[in-house]
Amino acid sequence: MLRRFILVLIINLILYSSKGLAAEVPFIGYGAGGYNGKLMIFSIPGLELLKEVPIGVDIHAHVTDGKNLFAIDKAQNVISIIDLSNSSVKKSIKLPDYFGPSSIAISKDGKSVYIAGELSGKVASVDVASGKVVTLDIKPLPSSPNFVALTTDGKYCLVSDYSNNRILRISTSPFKLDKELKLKSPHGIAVTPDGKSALVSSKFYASIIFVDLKDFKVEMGIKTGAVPLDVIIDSKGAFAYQSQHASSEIVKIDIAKREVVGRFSVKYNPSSISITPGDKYLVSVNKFSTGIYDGLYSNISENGGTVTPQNMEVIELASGKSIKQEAVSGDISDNIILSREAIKDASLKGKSEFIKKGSKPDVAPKEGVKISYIPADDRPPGVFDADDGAIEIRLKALSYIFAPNIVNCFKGDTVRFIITNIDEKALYIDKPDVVHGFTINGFEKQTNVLLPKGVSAVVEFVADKKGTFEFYCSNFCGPVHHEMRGRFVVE
Ligand SMILES: [Cu+2]
Repeated sequence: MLRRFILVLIINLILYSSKGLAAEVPFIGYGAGGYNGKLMIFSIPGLELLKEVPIGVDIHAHVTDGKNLFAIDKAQNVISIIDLSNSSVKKSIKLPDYFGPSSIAISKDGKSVYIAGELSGKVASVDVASGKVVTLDIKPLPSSPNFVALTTDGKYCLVSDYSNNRILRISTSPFKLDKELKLKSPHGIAVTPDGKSALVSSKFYASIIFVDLKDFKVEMGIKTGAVPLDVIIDSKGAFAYQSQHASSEIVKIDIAKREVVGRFSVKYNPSSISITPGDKYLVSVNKFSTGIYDGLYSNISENGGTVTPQNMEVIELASGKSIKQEAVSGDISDNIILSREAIKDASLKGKSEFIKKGSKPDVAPKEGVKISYIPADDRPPGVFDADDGAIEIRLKALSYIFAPNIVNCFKGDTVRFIITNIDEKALYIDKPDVVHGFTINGFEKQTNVLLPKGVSAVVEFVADKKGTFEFYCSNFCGPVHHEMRGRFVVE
C-alpha cells in the first residue's frame, strides 16, 4: 500500500514538474520587480506567479544569455547574475558607488554587458567573467543615459540621454564615445535584426524616429501616439510595437513601410512591453489600474494610504485581442520572456496570484531605519531643526518633482524625512490614484518607500557618510517619472 502510494506520488511529481506545467505554460516571464527588489517569475499567457526571487532593492532591468539573467539594481548599484536552471543568484558584480543603473544590454557571446547609469551620467562596460567594470563619463553634465541597446554587429552601444536630447554612439572596443546624434526626448531604442536601423521613441514628440545606423543620422520620424516609451521589434523584423503611456495603447508599426498599421488599447498607461518567442503574445506592463483593482491591497498604514496595484495585460498579436489581465505586485520595469522548454528549473511549478487580497504593497526590506506613516503633513517644505535634535527634511512629491530637490545635512546627523504626495492627480494622464516613491541611491536600504496620497512617509536614519546622493521617484508615476529626481548632500 505504502509502496504504491509512493509510486503514485513519484509519477505525479514527474508529470507535474515537467509535462504538467509545460502543456499549459508555453512561456515564462521574468519581471524586474522594481521597488520590491525581486525577480518575479510568471506564466504566459496565464499570468500566474510561479516564483519570486528576492535579489535587491530596486530591480530595474535585465538581459539574458539564455542560461543566466543579468539584473541591475538601480538603488544598490549591483548586477545580479541569476542561474536560469534553478532561479537563484549565483554571482554579483558591484558597479561603482552611486552609478544608478537603469538599462542593460548584452553582447551576442554573453561575455560583456553594457549599462546606462541614469543617476550618475555614466555608461559602463562590464566583463562578465572577471567582473571588471570600465566607465565612461557622459558629458556635459547633467546627463541622463537611461537606455542602452547594442548594434547587431556588437560594435556600438546606442544610448539615449534625455537631459541633452541626443543619442550617443559608443564604440565597444575600445570603449569610447564615437558620435552623438541630436534627437528630442529619446527613450526606448530597438535595433532591427538586419542591423540597418534603430527605432527610437521620442517621448514628448509623440513619435518613433528611424535612425540610419550606417551613417548614424535621422532618416525620418512618424507620429505614433502620446508619450511613447518602450519600442520592441518582432523576431522577423517586420513589425515594431511601441507603448504609448498617455494614450494607453500599443501601436503596431510596419517597419518597411514606415507606417502605423494597428493600435491595441490597454488599461492603462503602459510602459515596458515584450513579445513571446515566435511573436504569439505581447505582454504590456500597465502602470495604472484606476478603477480595476481598487481595494485589493489594504491601506499602507493605520493612518490610510491607498495603493492600487499595477497590472500586466496579454495581447494575442494575431487577433489584437486582450486575452488576460492581472494585478501585479511591485513596479515591474522590464520583462524577459522565454519558452518553457528552454527552462530546466523544476522548482517553477507552484502557481499563485501576484497579490493576495488584503495584503500590503510589497516593498524590499529596510535596514537601520525607523519608518512610519502619519496623516498627511501640511506644513511647508524645507529643512528644519527639530526639537529632538534631528534634521527634519519635509519633502513634497508631486508630478513630477520633489520640493525641495536639493537638501543638505552634515555627516552624523540624524535625518528625518517627512515625505508627502501632494498630487491631486498625475499630470497629463489625469490619474487620481498616483503613487510616488522615494529612494536615495547610497541610502537605499533606509529609504525606498511608497508615497500614496493621504499620508506622509516618515523615515529616520543617521547620515553616516559624506557625499552627494541622488534620490529619485521609485514608483512609476507618469510621463515625466524618470525626471523626478533630487540630491541629498551630506557634508
Ligand atoms: Cu513620481
